[in-house]
Amino acid sequence: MNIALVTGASSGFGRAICRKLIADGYKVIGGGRRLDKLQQLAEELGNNFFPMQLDVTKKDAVESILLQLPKDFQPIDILVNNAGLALGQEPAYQANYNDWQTMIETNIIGLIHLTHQILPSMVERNFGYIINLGSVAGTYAYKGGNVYGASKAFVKQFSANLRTDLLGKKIRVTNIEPGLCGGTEFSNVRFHGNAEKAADVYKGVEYITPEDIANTVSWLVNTPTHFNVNSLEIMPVAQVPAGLAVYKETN
Ligand code: NDP
Ligand code: 8X3
Repeated sequence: MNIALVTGASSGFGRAICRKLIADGYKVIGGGRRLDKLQQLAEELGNNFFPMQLDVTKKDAVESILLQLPKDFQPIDILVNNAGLALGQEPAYQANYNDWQTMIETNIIGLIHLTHQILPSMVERNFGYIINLGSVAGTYAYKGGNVYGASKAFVKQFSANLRTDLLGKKIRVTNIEPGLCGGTEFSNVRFHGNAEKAADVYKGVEYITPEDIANTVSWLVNTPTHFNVNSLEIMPVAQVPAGLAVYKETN
């Protein structure tokens, strides 16, 4: 395998994954909406990195951008569906509807745009690897996780269903399901730029880093091609799933 496409490459996990895959010897296409950030990364990473301005929510644009990729960045062997976001953490009855819609359009619809466009060429060549960025939020409910968690539950089940459809083909699919990870823009985006609230999430916690996730992707793509990790749940030692709650009425 030598060509990877990583969505959400302008920040966080995506940027760290691009750096690691380039260091491992892959050619990497990095996609995201902020071209300036991708161009900065291109300056750092050199000619084996191709910055691609891409909004995963725009189906027609995704199709035409992928068709216009330079010949030496085709065909795509590894697709890392990483672009995604959480918006808000209010209870469902106070949530902003546009936030819900954006999460669904990005985390679900954006992810299927890329997959639908790239998977047929992998099947034609009987070769490829799709790595999706799910979340522990797709398995464990937590307060205010509502649509974000549900979107990641889609990613989890879609990954499992892809594996099923690909039985008999040499194409691998993994859903990486991280817990609390710092050093990214995730919480700044979630809290609409409230830096103090975002910083609070990580205060006093030894969190997972983007480099931890990048090393995980690097390990996955370098495992033998007969070997498939279906899903990988990763938490910092400082986090556990302990969510059962009971409300007691007091008299
Ligand atoms: P960041 O906010 O740092 O990065 C998100 C990336 O997604 C950015 O590069 C952003 O680029 C891109 N993106 C957002 N919307 C779009 C869009 N419409 N089209 C193209 N790219 C888009 O967050 P993380 O690195 O932390 O998150 C990466 C993934 O990992 C997400 O899917 C997230 O849900 C998941 N995750 C994160 C965890 C965490 O605790 N940090 C834990 C579990 C999962 P741009 O704005 O330039 O378009
Ligand atoms: C990000 C992890 O716990 O904020 O997916 O949902 S969490």
